[in-house]
Order: sequence, then structure tokens, then C-alpha cells
Amino acid sequence: MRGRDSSSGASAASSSHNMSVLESSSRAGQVSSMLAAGASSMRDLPTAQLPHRVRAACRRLPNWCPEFRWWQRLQGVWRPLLATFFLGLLFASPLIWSSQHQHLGNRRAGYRFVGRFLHNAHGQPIYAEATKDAAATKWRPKQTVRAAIVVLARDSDCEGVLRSMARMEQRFNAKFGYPYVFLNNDPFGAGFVNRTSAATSARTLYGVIPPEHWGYPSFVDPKAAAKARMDMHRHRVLYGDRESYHHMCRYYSGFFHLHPLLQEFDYYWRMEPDVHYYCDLDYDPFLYMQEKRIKYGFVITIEELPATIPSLWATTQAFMAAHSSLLPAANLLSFVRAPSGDYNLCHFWSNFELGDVNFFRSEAYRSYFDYLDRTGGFFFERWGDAPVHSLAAAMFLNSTEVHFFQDIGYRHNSYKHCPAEQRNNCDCDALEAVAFHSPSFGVCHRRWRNFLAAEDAARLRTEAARPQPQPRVGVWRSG
Ligand SMILES: Nc1nc2c(ncn2[C@@H]2O[C@H](COP(=O)(O)OP(=O)(O)O)[C@@H](O)[C@H]2O)c(=O)[nH]1
Ligand SMILES: [Mg+2]
Repeated sequence: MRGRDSSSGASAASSSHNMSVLESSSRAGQVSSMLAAGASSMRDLPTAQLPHRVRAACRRLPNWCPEFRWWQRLQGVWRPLLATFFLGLLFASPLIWSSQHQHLGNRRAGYRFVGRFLHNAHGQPIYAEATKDAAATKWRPKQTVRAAIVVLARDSDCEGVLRSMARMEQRFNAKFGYPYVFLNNDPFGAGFVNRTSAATSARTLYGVIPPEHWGYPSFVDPKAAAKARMDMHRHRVLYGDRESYHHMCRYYSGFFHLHPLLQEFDYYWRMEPDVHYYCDLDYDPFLYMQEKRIKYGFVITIEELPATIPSLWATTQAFMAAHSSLLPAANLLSFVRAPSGDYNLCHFWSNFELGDVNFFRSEAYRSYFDYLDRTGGFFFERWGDAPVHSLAAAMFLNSTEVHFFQDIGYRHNSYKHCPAEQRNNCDCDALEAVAFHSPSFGVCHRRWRNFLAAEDAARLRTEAARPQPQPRVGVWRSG
């Protein structure tokens, strides 16, 4: 059976072979007659006229046929050139992929290796080794600046914090992987910890505020503070009646930078629940601040409600008189001082802040805060951390140390900054920024611009008045 089968199989194979030989010899005849009839080369032949092997390939991969014919048409160096290009693309694809998906980190371990060769806009490698601490499961970009995103919140703020985090990650932090530090006067619940840590691939740290940084100091009588809150309620002082709000403002004014969890950091970005970030941020603002020695960054500056700070300016003036040696000659006082000598109420809105933690740890700042605190103004009035930070910046910093991050689109409640220039994929209407900077809202932004312009003009005047160096003329001495 097997012999007969195999012989019949062999004869079938040989007959099909003979047929294909016949077919190909007749096809060869046709091809040569086509060529004789005027086709300049085989590449000009229609598919049906292609040689046997080519047609066989076309039958197997019918969609390839046109491409194949196109490939056949290539002459000279084009074939090796294109082949090299496609092979290069094949090998580069992991690199291209991982540069687009850096935030996936070690979930794509295969790409970690190629990631080591990627560098950010400042020339630093983007990837680093996985950390071995509690966040070992999380993998993060190399930290070139010791910086963190700082969030003061309660468990009840969780939903709002998650919304802010989603925007922060989308616009900035997925690329840079800075850790989050969450602070609370009560321990965070497991729900808050689990949900916020799942919202980022960066490290997340959770800290309880020491009671001595949140409660009443020994020199403030809580009963007197309660009475002051009732007065503020009667006079409709915004948030004046909320006891926890007073503690919050005092904490951000005097203590957040002393929290043990912040000791490993030099810079912070303050984030609040339910804020919006409208534009992509492709550079690292912390690195920018470090390189330019910027100590404080803002996006919105507005006027404070006078009823919240009746005696803050007088107390600040008294401090300046008592500690004049702490004030540098170049400062920002003319930005906050009205022509009358009063406080013009302009302050940097501190729900958005990019700052140098060491500025708040400095002797000058600490003594200013202690001076204010001793008066009890955080409890008997409703001093906000925003005017306190701003007045400190005005006294102790110069114009190169405070930066308006005009390219960061931001909204907190009803106030919004939408960049008019340097719009990087912004999801907000630039015209609204114009509305925001209109006379009714933008008075402090205008004052800031005018302040910088006046400084520039003064610098130019000083430079023009400086005696110009005389051209050096060679003196020839004889003998
Ligand atoms: N842990 C804690 N955080 C608070 C408390 N009060 C306010 N915060 C936080 O402090 C920040 C400012 O508070 P918020 O109510 O947004 O004040 P507003 O921005 O001035 O309206 C936010 O990050 C809040 O989550 C509090 O009693 N405990
Ligand atoms: Mg808020």
C-alpha cells in the first residue's frame, strides 16, 4: 500500500513539477514576447505577467503584491537605504514608546533599560533605580530636586483631593513623579490613604500634625478666641467664625515647613482639593526655581479682605522697625505699600504656591512669624497665611526671587488664571484671563507688572549714570 501510494504520490509530484516547468517555460516565453513587444523591464509588467515565484508569493500574500512591486521598482541605493530606515524604526520603537509612557514606570520593566538613556529638557536622566523603601512597589523618575507636592487635608476632602491629583498628574506629575506629602491634624483613614496612593505612581507620604502646631498656644486664651470668633461672625468676616480655619491659617503660616516629613525636601508645591491645572507643564518648575534661585512662585495675586486683617500691617511695621537688620536693601515692599504708606492689600494667593521650604525655615521668616503669633492675631482676627507669606516675601525677598508662573493655568473656586501667552495645550479660554486681569480683578497683577517695570527703569538709569570705562590707550615711554 505504502509503496503504491508513495509511487503514485511521486508520480503526481513529478507530473505537477512537469506541469509547472511547462507552465513556467510557456510563461517565460510570454514574458520574453512581452519584453520584445516594448515593456522596458520586468518591473513594468502587470501582476498577471509576473514570473511564477512572484505570482506564488502574491497568491499567498495578496495584499503585499502592490508593495512588492513597488519594492522591486526601487533601484540603486534606495533599497538598502529604506531597509536600514525600517530596521532602525523597529529597534527605536521601544525608546519612542517609553518616552511617551514614562509614567507607567516599572510596570513595563522591559522598557526600563532603554529609559535610562532618556534625558529630560535639562539633560538629567529621567529614570532611576526603584527605591527600596515603603514605596518599593512604585517606581519613580530620578529626583533631581528635593521637592514634594504638599496637601493639607482631612478625610472628608478625599474626593476633592483626588480630582486635584488627577489634574496634577495629567498636566505635570506623571512625567516628573514628585512625591506627595499629605498632612492632617487627625490621622488619615485607610480609605484616604488607599485612594490617594492609587491615584499616582509617585511616592505618597502621610503625616499627622503635632498638636503643638495646631492647638492654642499658651499665650492665647481659647475662651477669648471663641468670643472673637462670635464677633467676627457678627461682622461677617469670611471664615472668621470657623475655629479650624484659624488653626489652618496659623499652621500654614508658621509650621508646615517644620513637619518631619518635609525635612527631606527643599521645595514644595502646595495643592488644595478641587483645584484645576489647565495647561501642560513640560519643564520642571522646581528645577527652574533651583537654577534661578527663586524662593517663591505664584499665579494669582489679589487684594485681601480688609476685615480679616485689621492690625496685620501695623504689626508688620512694628516688626520691621524692631528688626530692620533682617531686611535686605532690595526688597518688594513697594509692591505691597500704597502711596499713603498703608498696606495696599495685594497678596499672592497661597492656595497655589511653589516655594523654597528653606525660606520659611530661615531666621528672618521664623522671627517674623513668632512676632505675629505672640499678638494672637491668628485667633483674635482672621489672619490668612496668604498675606503673611506675601508680606514676608515683600520684606525678605527681591524681585528675582519671586516669580509669576504665568504659563501655569490654574483655578481655585471662582478665581482663575488662564495664560494669554505660552499656552501649552491649555484647556481654558485666554480671553477669560484677560477678563481676570481686567481693572476690577487684576489690580494686583497690574501693580506687580508696574513694580517690575519701575525696577527695570531704575536699573537702566543707574547703569546709564555709571561712568563708562575709558578706552585704554597705549602709552609709549622712551628711554
Ligand atoms: N487637616 C485639615 N485640613 C484643613 C482644615 N481646614 C482646611 N484644611 C485644608 O486647608 C486648605 C485650605 O482650606 P480651604 O477650606 O480650601 O480654604 P480656602 O481655600 O481659603 O477656601 C485645604 O487644603 C483644606 O483641605 C482642617 O481643619 N484640617
Ligand atoms: Mg481651598
